[in-house]
Amino acid sequence: MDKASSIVILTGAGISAESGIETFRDQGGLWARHRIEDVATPEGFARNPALVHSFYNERRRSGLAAKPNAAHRALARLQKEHAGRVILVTQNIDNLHEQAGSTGVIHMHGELTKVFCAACGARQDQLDDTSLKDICPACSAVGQMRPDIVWFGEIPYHMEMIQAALWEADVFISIGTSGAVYPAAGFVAEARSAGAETVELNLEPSAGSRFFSAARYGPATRVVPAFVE
Ligand code: BJW
Repeated sequence: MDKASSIVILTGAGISAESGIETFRDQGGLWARHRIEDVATPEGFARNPALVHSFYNERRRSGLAAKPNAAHRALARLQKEHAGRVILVTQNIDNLHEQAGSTGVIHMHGELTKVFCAACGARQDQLDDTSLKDICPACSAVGQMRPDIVWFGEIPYHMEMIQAALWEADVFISIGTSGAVYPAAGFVAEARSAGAETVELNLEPSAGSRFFSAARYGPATRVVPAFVE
């Protein structure tokens, strides 16, 4: 890739699959065992917060135990080689890109290691389990701390920054995402209409595969290093 190109990379659950983190929609994935409306909506949290805490506590524990793989490391190297020209947007709530050495990662769906208070909005880091008994350190409300995760019906984070980056991109690379969830699923069409070359790296064609000008199919630990190096 040309050193002067502006590159926007979107990653999804598939990049972390070989680090042992479950995807959502693959066979036997998270949504085969949990109802989205129970664990990934604000209404589900209002109905049964204990269930939502337990879902994210389990995921926080497995997320913190996971290690980055060759695909995360390849993207971190690409960022170093193209200093300031690679914007990494992830839908993932794990921190494997950061562990691999990436910087400025845009977590559009939030982060497992953060919580915020639904009463006053204060955010804090969270490495342990959360529970209904948690007290907000800022406003002292009890039972209002929630995972800092973007659930269905909520607006993903940093959208203005992402839209501006898509508009400027020379190359847009989508890695390990099914293209089932908006607005991320629409990024390829936006980048393409702004003139970017669009590349898909995935196990198999995603829902939006027709929008990509190039594709490599296979496991992320193989296709990502081969493509970016
Ligand atoms: C491998 C691999 C290997 C496997 N190597 N590859 C009707 C039409 C259009 C939109 C809507 C609609 N009805 C409702 C909406 C909106 C809704 C939506 O999109 N719903 C769809 C289901 C239709 N979206 C929202 O509500 C979003 N908010 C929103 O739209 O606000 C309005 C707004 C937006 C912008 C500006 C202003 C206003 C919020 C979406 C929140 C998503 N949250 C989740 C859960 C929280 C995070 C968490 O708990 O982890 O985020 S859902 C879940 O899906 C998670 C993921 O980030 C997201 C995407 O999943 P991903 O990463 O693509 O994973 P999978 O499992 O789907 O795919 C894995 C892929 O990897 C597959 O392709 C495999 O082949 C591949 N793979 N192993 C390489 N080794």
